Amino acid sequence: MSADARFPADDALIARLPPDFRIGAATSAYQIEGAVAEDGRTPSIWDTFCRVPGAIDNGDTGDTACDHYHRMPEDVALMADLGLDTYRFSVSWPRVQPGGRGPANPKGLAFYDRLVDALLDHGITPWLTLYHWDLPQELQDAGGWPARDTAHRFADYAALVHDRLGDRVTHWTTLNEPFCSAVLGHVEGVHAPGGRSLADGVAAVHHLHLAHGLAARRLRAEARRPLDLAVTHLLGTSAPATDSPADREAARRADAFGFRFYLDPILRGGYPDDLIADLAAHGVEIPVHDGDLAAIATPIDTLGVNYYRSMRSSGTDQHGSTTDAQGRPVTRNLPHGGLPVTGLDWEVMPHDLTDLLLRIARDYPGTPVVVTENGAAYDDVPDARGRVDDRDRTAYLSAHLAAVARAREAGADVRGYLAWSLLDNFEWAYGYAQRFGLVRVDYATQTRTPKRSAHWLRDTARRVRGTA
Ligand code: IFM
Repeated sequence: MSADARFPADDALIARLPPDFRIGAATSAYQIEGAVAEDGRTPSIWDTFCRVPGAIDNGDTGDTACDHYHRMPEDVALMADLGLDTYRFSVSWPRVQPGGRGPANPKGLAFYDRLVDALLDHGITPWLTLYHWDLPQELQDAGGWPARDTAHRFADYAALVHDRLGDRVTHWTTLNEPFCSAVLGHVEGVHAPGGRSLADGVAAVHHLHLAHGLAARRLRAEARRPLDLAVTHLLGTSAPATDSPADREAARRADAFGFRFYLDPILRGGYPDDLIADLAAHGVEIPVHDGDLAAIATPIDTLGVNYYRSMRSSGTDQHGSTTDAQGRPVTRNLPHGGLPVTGLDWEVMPHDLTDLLLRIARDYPGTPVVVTENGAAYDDVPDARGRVDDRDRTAYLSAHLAAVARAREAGADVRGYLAWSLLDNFEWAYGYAQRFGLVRVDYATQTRTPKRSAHWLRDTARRVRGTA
């Protein structure tokens, strides 16, 4: 029976997932930890960006967030109650290596040491992401991701964390969603550090790729036991808005800039020719040095895919023109229309996740995939005891997990699904108003209350594992 008739999830499909299919949840450091000035942590670009008037809805900041830094043991116990087999979290670079250079901060590392031990004690696999957007501000002041040196700083930081946790952590993800760091942060100006330059954004993408590659090499060389090495990308599909040549060409450009820019260098060893030509039309070149592409293509074990929605591409502006004021082709993202939407107005398109996973299997064969994030913000309405009957989120998760199962049955090598997010948390420029959690957080009291969706995930995981 499906959880919601609007998104007919196929429970039979989910039930056929193999017992070792990974089911868990994800978070990131700045979104949940708080304690931004404790135990030697220095500011990140997000601490700075949150102080820019108007940058974040309601003037919210990550100063306290879910206070996870102080409540970690109870949060891990909650994960165990919810039957998660995997917990994906990120390490805060400015907590572990204040300023982004030099020796490790023992107190910062000790927090993640305790977290990893607590997870293992509860039988939960720690899945560690090294970078989820919180660049130390001092590195930003030295040029940030548009500067090549930041990639080398990242490899040193990765080695510091691995040196301390590599004896217990097997699953290492270098970066979360380089697209957001580079494009939302340097081209669109809506994420930290708030830049608006295509050239900076393109340089940032390349240096993030390089950071991934250098860190991957370093971890492989230093590992004392086998690692599962991954990088996570935010991906969707880009269908043309109509069958017109302008729209089809816009969809090709969107696919080059939003999809192949991220997967080709890592999985095929180079940037797509059409992307290079598109960027050249904007007077922008990818700053590749000798040897970069080989480092970037260091083999990975798992590709992390974060999926939320997809857009259509139009090659005309609101007035029907196919070129902008500088004579360059227009590429405009449009909603599909006529689909249910989440609290952020993101269209709900589970079938597209199936298509996306099958495309990866076809175009980049041989790389196992884990869906490292998928979830939805909805306007949760708690009852008097803070409980949330979030049928819409439950239906969303169920439909997307079924979409993953469908892709598996059609041949995609997908090995896990991690819901975003364990807790309601700081949703970047949207602050705390948008709630993605399986677990409600009352920010005034820091009370955690699992929602219906959390119980659904627990029951589903039990069914898949055959322990129901
Ligand atoms: O909250 C974010 C997360 O940090 C990265 N992926 C998308 C989520 C929802 O916007």
